[in-house]
Amino acid sequence: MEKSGAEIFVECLIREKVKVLFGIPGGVLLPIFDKLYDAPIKFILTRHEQGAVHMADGYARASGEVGVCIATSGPGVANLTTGLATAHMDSIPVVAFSGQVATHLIGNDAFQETDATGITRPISKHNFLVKEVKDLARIIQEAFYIARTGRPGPVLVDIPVDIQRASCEFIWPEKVEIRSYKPVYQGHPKQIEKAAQAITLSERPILYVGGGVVASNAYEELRKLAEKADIPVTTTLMSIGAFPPEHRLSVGMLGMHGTHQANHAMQNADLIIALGARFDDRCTGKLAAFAPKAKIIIHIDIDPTSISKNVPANIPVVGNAKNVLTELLKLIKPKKHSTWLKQIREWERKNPLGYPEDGKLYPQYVVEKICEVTHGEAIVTTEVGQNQMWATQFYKPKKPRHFLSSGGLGTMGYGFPAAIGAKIACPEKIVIDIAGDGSFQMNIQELATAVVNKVNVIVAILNNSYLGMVRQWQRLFYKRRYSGVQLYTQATKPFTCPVPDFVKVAEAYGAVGLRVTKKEEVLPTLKKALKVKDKPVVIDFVVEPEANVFPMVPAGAALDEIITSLA
Ligand SMILES: Cc1ncc(C[n+]2csc(CCOP(=O)(O)OP(=O)(O)O)c2C)c(N)n1
Ligand SMILES: [Mg+2]
Repeated sequence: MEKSGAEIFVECLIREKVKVLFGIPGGVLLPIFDKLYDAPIKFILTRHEQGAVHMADGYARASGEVGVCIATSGPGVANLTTGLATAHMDSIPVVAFSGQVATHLIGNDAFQETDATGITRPISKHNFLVKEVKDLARIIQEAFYIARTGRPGPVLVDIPVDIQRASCEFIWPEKVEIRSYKPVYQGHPKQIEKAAQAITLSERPILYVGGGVVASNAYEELRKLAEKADIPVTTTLMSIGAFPPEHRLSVGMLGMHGTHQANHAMQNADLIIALGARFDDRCTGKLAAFAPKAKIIIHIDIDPTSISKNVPANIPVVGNAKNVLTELLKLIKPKKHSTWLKQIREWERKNPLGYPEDGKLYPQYVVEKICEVTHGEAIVTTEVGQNQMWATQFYKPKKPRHFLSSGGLGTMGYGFPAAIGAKIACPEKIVIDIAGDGSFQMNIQELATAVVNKVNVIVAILNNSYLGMVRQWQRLFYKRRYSGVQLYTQATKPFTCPVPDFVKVAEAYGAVGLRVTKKEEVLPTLKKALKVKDKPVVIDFVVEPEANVFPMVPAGAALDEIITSLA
């Protein structure tokens, strides 16, 4: 039976089990939007395309399914780029559709024409320009397949308006067959054997765990391996919650704002087992001084191009974390590393995470209380900057897929739309965006989307009236010359003229706005916010303006060159 391109689009989304589509229409999407009018797919109209793509990303991270968004040609798809790059850096499965000018106009500088595939090539896992309607169904199927398999990532499909109008017979291929794309899921048995031997011989091993463990749902296998071989576990920003933060073997996050124990453990380990992690510079610090005592590095990753990219691996294993761990578990013997673990606890005891207890309202306290009232069971998203790092240090999610944060790209404005996407994916969960006053303003317009769609998320703004993380670097490394970081109007005093008044902004959008200026108001206000139904809540926590994130490994320093305070 013949179908139009627009009908094929809808049919493919149904077959891919897409329940929600985030986006904004435009001239070149009119045929598709006409078919969406009575399609069994919920369309969420966002207020900016960046909001749409982060919502799709948050939906994907929270649910483990592919998130889907759509934007018009030209400015629409250009507005998707930050979100695509965010998903790309963090390996998140997103399929983005863009409308394109008619095929005969491509290259003519037509109205709202932009080279969508050209712009998105370096920031997507793959992309397609559909040139003939007969290719559309196959391309959409391939886009979903590529997004969710192997090392996941965003895929863009650019669909010219005349393709949406043209028709052909609808053919849904039985299965996807891409000659040049065959992800390897099973690790090589010989390599796994070598890895098992290295683990058996090691005295000071550490599991360095990244987002690959989340992508492959390898939590159980990870816990079993850590417990059986008595190996401490450090998680990256991408895997917080993939190993229980309160577990006796958990050493917390490593890297620039990681815990003392995690960073010292990396620097003193004789064996590093990197699992779905990519030795990002925020994790390794100065490469030349990274893990000097490691005799062996095992690197397990589904993406062979990730292995030995930054740090050479002695035992590379290409495969997905879950399968490789399953095989590895069979070969590992039970072992105890009491001395090593005692040493790690000693590092922690000497330098635990903390903040001043002087009665003032510290951002860390707010995060601690968020964790307390939600029992670590809420899905937390973060913005970027100090808020994000305090969230990593003081929010302890009990489960994976409960800490969603822009790791690789560090995208301010990510957290709020991601929270909306997560809440739509998991309506039964409490969802809280731990935000900065700067970042929240980058996608604050999505308050309208949340209000209109009755999305009950909480935005907890750690309002320090600064672009706090940049201010912190200026405080530490530029003699406190605060340049371009003030988010208030009077240059000498924060909070004398808060811009904007977040409570009023929330109310203007039809959301609930609350303000907290004292420590004792934190818990009651959080409890009040948790009682609100069917609406977003914005809490303006007016915190200590010059609080800093410690510990800190300065950029370019070795992991054990740790600053612990201002002095
Ligand atoms: C889109 C974007 N622009 C600029 C930056 C650089 N940057 C990193 S942290 C930061 C400050 C963030 O301020 P805020 O959201 O208030 O968070 P805080 O650090 O104060 O908690 C800036 C500007 C960024 N990460 N993303
Ligand atoms: Mg701030």
